[in-house]
Amino acid sequence: MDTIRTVSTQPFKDQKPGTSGLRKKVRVFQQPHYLENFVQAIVNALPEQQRRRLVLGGDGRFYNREAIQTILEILVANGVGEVLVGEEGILSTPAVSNLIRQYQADGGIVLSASHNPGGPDEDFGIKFNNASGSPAPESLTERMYQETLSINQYKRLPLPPLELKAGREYRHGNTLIRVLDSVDDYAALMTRLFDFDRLQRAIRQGKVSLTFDAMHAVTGPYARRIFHDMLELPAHLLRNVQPLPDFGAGHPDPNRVHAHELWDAMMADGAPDLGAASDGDGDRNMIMGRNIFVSPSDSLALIAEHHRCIPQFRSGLAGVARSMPTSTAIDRVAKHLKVPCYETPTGWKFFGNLLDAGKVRLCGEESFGTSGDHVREKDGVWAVLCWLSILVDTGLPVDELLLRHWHAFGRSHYCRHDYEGLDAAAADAVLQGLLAQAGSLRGTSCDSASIATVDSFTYEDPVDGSVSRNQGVRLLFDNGSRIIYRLSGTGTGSATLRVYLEQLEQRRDKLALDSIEHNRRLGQFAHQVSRIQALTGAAEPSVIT
Ligand code: VG1
Ligand code: CO
Repeated sequence: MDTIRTVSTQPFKDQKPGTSGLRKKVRVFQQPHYLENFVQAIVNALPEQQRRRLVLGGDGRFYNREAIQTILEILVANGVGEVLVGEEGILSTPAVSNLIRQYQADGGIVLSASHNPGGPDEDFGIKFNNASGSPAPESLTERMYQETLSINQYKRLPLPPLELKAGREYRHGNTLIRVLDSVDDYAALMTRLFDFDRLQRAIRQGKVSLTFDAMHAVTGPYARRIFHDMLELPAHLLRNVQPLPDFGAGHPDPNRVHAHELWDAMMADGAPDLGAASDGDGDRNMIMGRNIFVSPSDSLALIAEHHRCIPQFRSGLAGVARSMPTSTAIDRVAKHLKVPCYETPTGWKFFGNLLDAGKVRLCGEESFGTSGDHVREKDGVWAVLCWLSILVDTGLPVDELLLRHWHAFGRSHYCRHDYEGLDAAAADAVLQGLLAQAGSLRGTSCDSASIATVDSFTYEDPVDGSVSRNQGVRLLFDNGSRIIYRLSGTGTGSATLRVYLEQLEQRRDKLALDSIEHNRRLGQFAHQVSRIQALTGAAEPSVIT
């Protein structure tokens, strides 16, 4: 039996977590000591009494399995009391969040680069979730980062390759390692939140149909169990449910660009009532109806509007929240429901305190993320079950639900322009330039609306008072339109500038227009006033969603 080794190491200067943990190219993580340093930094940042029980799992991408073994060896060497690990090292992000809560763990380690592609030349990531199942708040990620800057040793106990079959238990050092089925507890949670009998009956009777695309990522086994085994959806309606380390060479990003197979199926004759896709780690969702795409911001607003169709929310919503760039559609529903709507910076970690304090029960982001207070992560499969419940309960098709919503609340025509592959300093200069010319921008018009406010978004957490600055530059128009600029915090190479466009439309004949088309002029305006081309060389956005 090997003994615990103390390995000398040196800090890497680039281990600062971004929007959602540390994301780098696989080859960066494969450098000697790179992963080890970061895991030891996580442990160091945790007080002794919070090393009792941890959950560990990842989305199955390339390097997942090796990383799990390394992390187990480090956690064992550090005397963590118990590690709950998913079968074969697989757990979706919402499933990790659930397990932390269900087993009262002190936290969990999630291996994923979410919607980024996988493979030896692609992306990998690691993040820590706290005892409530929420992505670590900035105070904790900062502590971890500081640890990475001063680390000079880590502990490791070399172990034989561990077979990670559900039910297996291992005892090494002072640690118990328990392997859990990846899906069981999550599926059981879903049965407590939704009326499965009713959904199953509706599917069996042909009252509602669904096609789901797992994009060769982690939701495959979850979709098979929940939609096929439990709800009896025919297997041929489940697409790409075989998880692959490189996601079948695709981007596991559920949007109209990367989930085009689902998109085409839903735009074809005889499409099912509902089409949905999820991302690499199972926290994002894309929702479509027959011949119609539901923007994530609208999806969030409609779930709020119809929350009484969802058993989890029958007792009311208490409050809702959206990230700042997410459209204001949900604000109008919240006003109608007479519940508060909070506006947070981008990244799920900012919802954690609001959910823990019971101030909100439903949250969402424009980037295809939605979830409730059952976990502390966004949850793709859950969002699909919300929509199924709404369709079954109202008996209305998706397009009709959307039209009725827009008639009642107006429509936020919304889209996002991403400028990828930029030089980081140049991208930052775009934001600084906007703030520097704030004075002259005020009063500038695009069509009939003029800019009323130019600012940099600052968030003060209403629960713990912590302040997060520089969360995006906002151009707010006098008619409610908005242009938001911010830099992505999930990339692994060059910088990505995101430009979010929103225009509120109340005129009935303009409600059903295509949002990308409708926002074209605002997009050109956003491009010009920010001098993107002059500062970065980018002539146009690389992706529009
Ligand atoms: C993006 C999205 C953000 C989301 C984050 C993590 O961040 O914009 O809304 O929370 O990804 O999503 P950024 O910094 O690149 O804009 V995922 O599904 O990791 O877990
Ligand atoms: Co994700």
